[in-house]
Amino acid sequence: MLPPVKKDRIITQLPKCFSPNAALHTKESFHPQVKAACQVQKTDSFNVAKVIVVGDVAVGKTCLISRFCKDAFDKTYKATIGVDFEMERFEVLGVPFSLQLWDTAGQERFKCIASTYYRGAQAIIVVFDLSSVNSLTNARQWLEDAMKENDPSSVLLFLVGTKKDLSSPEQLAQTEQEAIRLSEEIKAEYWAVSAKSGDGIRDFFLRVASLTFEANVLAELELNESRHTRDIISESLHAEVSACRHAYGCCLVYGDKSGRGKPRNKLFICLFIKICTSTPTNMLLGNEPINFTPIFSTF
Ligand SMILES: Nc1nc2c(ncn2[C@@H]2O[C@H](COP(=O)(O)OP(=O)(O)OP(=O)(O)O)[C@@H](O)[C@H]2O)c(=O)[nH]1
Ligand SMILES: [Mg+2]
Repeated sequence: MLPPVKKDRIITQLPKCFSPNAALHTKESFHPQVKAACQVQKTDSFNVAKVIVVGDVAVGKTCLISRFCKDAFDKTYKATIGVDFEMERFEVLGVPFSLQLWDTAGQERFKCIASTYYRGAQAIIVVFDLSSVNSLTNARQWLEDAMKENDPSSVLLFLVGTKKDLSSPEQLAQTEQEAIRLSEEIKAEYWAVSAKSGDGIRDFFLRVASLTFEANVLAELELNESRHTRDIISESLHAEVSACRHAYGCCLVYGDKSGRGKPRNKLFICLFIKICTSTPTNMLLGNEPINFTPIFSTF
């Protein structure tokens, strides 16, 4: 049995963004559909999100994660070799939720190993050092590499400047201006933190957990909705097709291009409606690849 989730990992309200000029969204609370789903369905079906952390060597990726997960800070640099992994548990709107945090190596020689872990991320955290403009310039390349392995429409992006404690207010203001500009361009949410002092670290991770949870629930609801619609279409039209078969003594069967010709109910019914109503097949089947040849058959 797992111990209960730590008190400071229990999220009941949507945490605020860092800067409204560079936020994924600035809504005050969770999406109403998400709140409703969590109230009725205490399920664990949307319970884990993969998060990858990328960025230049020694920008502070490992320290960022250690400060949040272990409340520790090590001032001596130890390069990450390949990839490290932490799992952090939360409770969002009463539902258990975990972030898998993949801490990748910034050193060039490990890039090849690290990039094999990029795939299937729900969130990408691109880290740069607020006291190194170069690391901000390179952030774009890190993001491009990570995005090659992921679906841009379903991944949340965060741009995080670390080592806030090292910058003077003037230097910080200047770097932040550039970082916010880049965030707007790449559609990322911008944060500035310090692993040394702990400034902004907890707020940042609670925000990551909340936004990935919200996105997970919405995606799940959308999937359920489309499954449900397809089932209704399939069931109601099955009856219509049978009636037609009885009335006209003919029907359509489905055969694929390889000629294997197995009748398949869903395609079969959709093709039938397409012919009767001129509805495009992809409206009936969603994005399922269609590769079939209609064959008239008489009974
Ligand atoms: N002052 C200060 N130093 C920091 C901060 N975060 C990290 N450091 C220091 O920066 C150095 C690099 O930190 P790491 O977290 O190991 O860097 P990394 O990005 O994981 O590096 P790789 O694993 O090689 O890619 C260490 O010496 C840390 O102590 C911070 O917020 N403030
Ligand atoms: Mg590291």
